Amino acid sequence: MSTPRADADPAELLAAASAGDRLALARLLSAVERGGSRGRQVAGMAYRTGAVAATIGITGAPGAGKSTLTGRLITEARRHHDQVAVVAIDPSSPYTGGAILGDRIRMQDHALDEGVYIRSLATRGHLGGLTVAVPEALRVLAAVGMPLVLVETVGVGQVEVEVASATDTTVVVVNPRWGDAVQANKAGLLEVADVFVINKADMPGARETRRDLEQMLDMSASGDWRPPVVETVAASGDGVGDLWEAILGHQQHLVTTSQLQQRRAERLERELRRVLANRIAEEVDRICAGDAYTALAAEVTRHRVDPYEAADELMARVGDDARQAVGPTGGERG
Ligand SMILES: Nc1nc2c(ncn2[C@@H]2O[C@H](COP(=O)(O)OP(=O)(O)OP(=O)(O)O)[C@@H](O)[C@H]2O)c(=O)[nH]1
Ligand SMILES: [Mg+2]
Repeated sequence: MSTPRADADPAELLAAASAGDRLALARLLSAVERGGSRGRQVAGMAYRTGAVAATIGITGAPGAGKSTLTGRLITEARRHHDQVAVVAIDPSSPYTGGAILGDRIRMQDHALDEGVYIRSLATRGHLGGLTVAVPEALRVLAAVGMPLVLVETVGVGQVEVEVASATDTTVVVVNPRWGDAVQANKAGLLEVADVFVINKADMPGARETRRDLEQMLDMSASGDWRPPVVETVAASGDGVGDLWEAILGHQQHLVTTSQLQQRRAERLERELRRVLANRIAEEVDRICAGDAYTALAAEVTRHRVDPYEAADELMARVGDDARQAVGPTGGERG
């Protein structure tokens, strides 16, 4: 059977992808990556299946060894699951574009394993920031039957912290470099970490880095889970078994304390807020492109109207387009 076309009924693509057609899966993921109405259609379909995959985020500074570690974790994961997917967030800015092929190359060990699916996901430019269609992509992967998804992201900005919080378990990778643990803390990664990894433990300074991390963990308000600190040498595979155990330990903890459902519910609620915030930002842009805005802005610069009054007046226009589209009676069928 041939792969349904990229613009085929999403249900057809989903059926093909669920039967193992990787091209169909790639087409579904490209749709959610691009967004727009097609992306929404695909994401909505995946959402309605209700399928959820176990998810592990791997984040940390550039070059910390995330991809090498992810490659090792794939091997561990494949001992337990017949399939595993990896999503690598492309850290390139939407302005320059371009895919980071290095990540895929480092995971080449698994290129011949049909149970492994690796895909990079581009950030897309958005009003007031970047967004990544990670939650949607994770749901598509779950919908086609992936039991486990690893998400690699570079942990340096707000988007990345957001990505990290889109997974059940977040692994933060640091190196035995002076101040590396402190940098991770500054980037907001301490709060999102469920497991810490000191990778490149073959380099000097691992003991000091562990001490820094433990001290910061001592000071941070602790819940009922204290992130374990694991040392690895991803290059050789040393310690990767311990890391896998630490990850499983955290996932088990989430289940036994009923936090897994709670976390997932909170995540959806945050997502709803984000979607709403984006919609409102788009609305602000629409209003600011209009004549009423231009006229009022001129009045403001002449000190005839103050910015608050002007904003009040413009606020009255929120949703104007939508109201006009459905007509004065407010019902689509009028
Ligand atoms: N000495 C040593 N080098 C390592 C280790 N793990 C990874 N490396 C090397 O560190 C470099 C970066 O590794 P990657 O796995 O690409 O790191 P990354 O965090 O994915 O990098 P970006 O995706 O570019 O942010 C490579 O040259 C690896 O070979 C380790 O345990 N010890
Ligand atoms: Mg990488």
